[in-house]
Amino acid sequence: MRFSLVSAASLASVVIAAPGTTPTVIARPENLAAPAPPNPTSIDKADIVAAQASALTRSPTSNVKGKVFDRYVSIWFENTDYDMAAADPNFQFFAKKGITLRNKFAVTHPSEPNYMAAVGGEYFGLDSDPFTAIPRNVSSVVDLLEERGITWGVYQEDMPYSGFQGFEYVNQQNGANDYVRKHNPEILYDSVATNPDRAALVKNTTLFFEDLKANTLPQWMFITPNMTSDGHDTSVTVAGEWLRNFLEPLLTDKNFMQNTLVLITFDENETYSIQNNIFSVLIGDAVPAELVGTTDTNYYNHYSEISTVEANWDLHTLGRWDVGANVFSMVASHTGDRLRTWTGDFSTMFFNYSYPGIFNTRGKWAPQPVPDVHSRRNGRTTLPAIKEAWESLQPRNYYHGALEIPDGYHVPVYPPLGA
Ligand SMILES: *[C@@H]1O[C@H](CO)[C@@H](O)[C@H](O)[C@H]1NC(C)=O
Ligand SMILES: *[C@@H]1O[C@H](CO)[C@@H](O)[C@H](O)[C@H]1NC(C)=O
Ligand SMILES: *[C@@H]1O[C@H](CO)[C@@H](O)[C@H](O)[C@H]1NC(C)=O
Ligand SMILES: *[C@@H]1O[C@H](CO)[C@@H](O)[C@H](O)[C@H]1NC(C)=O
Ligand SMILES: CC(=O)N[C@H]1CO[C@H](CO)[C@@H](O)[C@@H]1O
Repeated sequence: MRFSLVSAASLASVVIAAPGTTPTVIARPENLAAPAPPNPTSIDKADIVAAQASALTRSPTSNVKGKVFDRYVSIWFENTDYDMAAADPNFQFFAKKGITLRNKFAVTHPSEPNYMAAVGGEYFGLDSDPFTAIPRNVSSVVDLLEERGITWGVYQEDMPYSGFQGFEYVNQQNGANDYVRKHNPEILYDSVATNPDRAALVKNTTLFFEDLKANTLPQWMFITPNMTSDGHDTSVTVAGEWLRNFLEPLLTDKNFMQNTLVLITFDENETYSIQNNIFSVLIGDAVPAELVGTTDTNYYNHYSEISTVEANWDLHTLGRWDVGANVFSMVASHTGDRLRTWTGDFSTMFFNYSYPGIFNTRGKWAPQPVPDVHSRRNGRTTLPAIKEAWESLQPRNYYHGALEIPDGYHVPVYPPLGA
């Protein structure tokens, strides 16, 4: 397969440095420094029990009609190369009932920046899995959903209580890894973590089953199995078995399937030296019968997960990489979003390491990127609150390819779409 670039200069790009030069290192401002990771072993069991008793949990519901689906659920697995996942019998079971996305790519390595990107449209140079807190003034997809009255929830298997902000939580019986903050996309955003009403929507899978039973599941969900179940500490076989147990009963559950689109995906490919192609499947009662069992070969990445939701509910955008990302074609064919293809050589695009940014740990610091407050995509514009917060920092044609991509950095979207 060959994809490629229209031309390097027309690609959306990151303002870092001219090709071949060393990126400018700007002193890291005090207020953007990542907080030191708390020592996980210092999490006292008594504190957890006390916090469990008082943790705020909310399960608001809504029914905002979408153009193609009324509920969107993504379920994330870990570190598996495309072929390994595609060969697993349980993943195959779901692929036969849905649409296989053959050319969906992660945006970098390792895990945390991929989760961060999938909800915020940017990974801010993050190139490892530390304790990260994104400044409050940075928005994520939940800001877009809330503006339209669409409810959301994040479900994390074995998170000890709703809104838990610790670095990780181990199994109390055997000490094995259970919950990790790096796989919890919304808690990374202080705009969620520091807002108690929002943190109360970040819950564990015990509460998923309670919400399911009570028919109080939200319209947008992100589900992360624990470190055993998602394959991280185990194998794709364990991940596939977990998924089969979890999802198969839901396929016929009326409290779950309400014109629902489910994305089964992986965060990243395991092998760093090959393209970061990840196995993904779209499934659910929102998938039209004629597309069941088919393969979609369009180019997608984690930013497509935001742009597809934006297209479906006609949301505003974040003005980041979400704007240019391809909308899943089963949705784009109804919303009129144009799908683009690479026209040059795609084979050298590995997306296997991070460009500079505020969270880069390898000395490649770069200023916090300013969203494109004037972005337009098929009539969708940047969220007014984002515009208000960031407009004074324009003009910075950050996401629109005004500058060339520095050598070797793989910018994670297509050439710009235009209006
Ligand atoms: C899940 O979260 C709830 C609410 O905070 C808490 O009471 C419960 O103990 C948690 N369940 C597990 C298995 O940790
Ligand atoms: C992870 O989840 C599975 C079931 O979903 C459970 O059996 C296991 O005890 C959990 N924790 C660990 C550390 O495996
Ligand atoms: C990315 O992949 C290319 C091609 O295999 C390889 O040369 C490079 O070392 C990889 N980078 C990292 C950071 O693994
Ligand atoms: C966003 O918040 C950070 C951290 O508080 C601050 O340094 C930065 O100036 C803010 N940016 C804008 C545009 O308000
Ligand atoms: C593009 C692509 O598929 N990348 C790699 C991901 O991992 C598998 C290994 O299972 C490779 O075959 C792919 O080339």
